[in-house]
Amino acid sequence: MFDDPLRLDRLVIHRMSMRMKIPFTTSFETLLDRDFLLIALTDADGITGWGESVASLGPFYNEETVITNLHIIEDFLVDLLKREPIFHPDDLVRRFAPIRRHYMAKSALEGAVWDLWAKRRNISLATALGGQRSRIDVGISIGIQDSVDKLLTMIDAYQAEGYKRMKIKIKPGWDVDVLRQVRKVFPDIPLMADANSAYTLNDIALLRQLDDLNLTMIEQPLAHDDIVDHAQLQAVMKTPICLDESIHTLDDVRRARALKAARIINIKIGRVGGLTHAREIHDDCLAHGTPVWCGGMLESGVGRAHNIALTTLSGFTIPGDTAASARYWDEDIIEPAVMVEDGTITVPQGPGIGYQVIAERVAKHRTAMIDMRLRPKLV
Ligand code: OSB
Ligand code: MG
Repeated sequence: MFDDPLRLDRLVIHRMSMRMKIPFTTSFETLLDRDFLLIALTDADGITGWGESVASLGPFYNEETVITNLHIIEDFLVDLLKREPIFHPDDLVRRFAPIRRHYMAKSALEGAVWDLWAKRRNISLATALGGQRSRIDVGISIGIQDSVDKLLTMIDAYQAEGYKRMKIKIKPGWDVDVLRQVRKVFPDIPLMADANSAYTLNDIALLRQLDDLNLTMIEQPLAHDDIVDHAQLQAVMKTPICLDESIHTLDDVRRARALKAARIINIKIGRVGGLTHAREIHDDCLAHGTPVWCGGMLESGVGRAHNIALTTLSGFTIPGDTAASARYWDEDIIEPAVMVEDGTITVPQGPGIGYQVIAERVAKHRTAMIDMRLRPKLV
């Protein structure tokens, strides 16, 4: 039975819109409603694997959107999924390769295949990926606020909840001065900044002032598609640079390493086209001694569960952005909700993602749905 291919029967794409508890502001946008796609892939025995597309409504973090993801999945990826039998989720890498980029669309479908595949073997997704940890350390990402006082109050509260690292979003006008005040009040906390590409090499003098603040890293200060300028900046900064937006492939990581553009890599499953690629980048960074951590994209419980499973791999030595469900949602779509205790999440042991997706809650936040029968030639 283990060598049998998946017998895919049905694919449902749920278009979702979920109101967050508080707006999340980055240097590129403010989000209150999180619009995303959920993928439910069901086999001939009625077992369902879940995936989430982390693309947003607008093409501001990267070029993908909810609608481009729908288009690529419906009009291209589903055909490739059905074309030949799938023995292992890794099979999708070569199959999806002819489609250029569209990493988040590929990842959504691939994530559902991984969950289904693990569930069929009755093993956790973490185990299926080769992860060893039973608990993972986590940090939290804090959006740009109206006032420094508000930011300090939030850090205080998240610290009390045990988060092991605070990430502060910055942009021109909300950067060095704000971080100095944070550092003054919290002299010892692990602290980092994420600029989401809001600066250029003209800002070198300003960025170098961050070197006095003992930050664990600065994430993606320069252009989303750059590694050359980042190398120039890293050469004159003590603070490690971490790349987020610039990394889509293992080749991107290799080139960044060759140029010394970053000392740390943020791995986001959606940005690199799925779990297989994420694991591959992890393995490469582990072999080269490059620390990695798992980034977040304001996921629902489904995407969050995938992040947790990935983070069990041994190279994830830095706390990631995978915070508790309650940091984002009044009610997550999974049970149990993702809980953070003493800055750690206990990795679920159940099959696949290890959380139950609650159908009524999916329906409650769904704005549209596409239901497809998959009729593979080989069943
Ligand atoms: O740059 O890491 C980022 C959210 C949306 C888009 C980009 C980013 C983020 C976050 C939030 O930092 C991380 C999270 O809490 O999920
Ligand atoms: Mg980032």
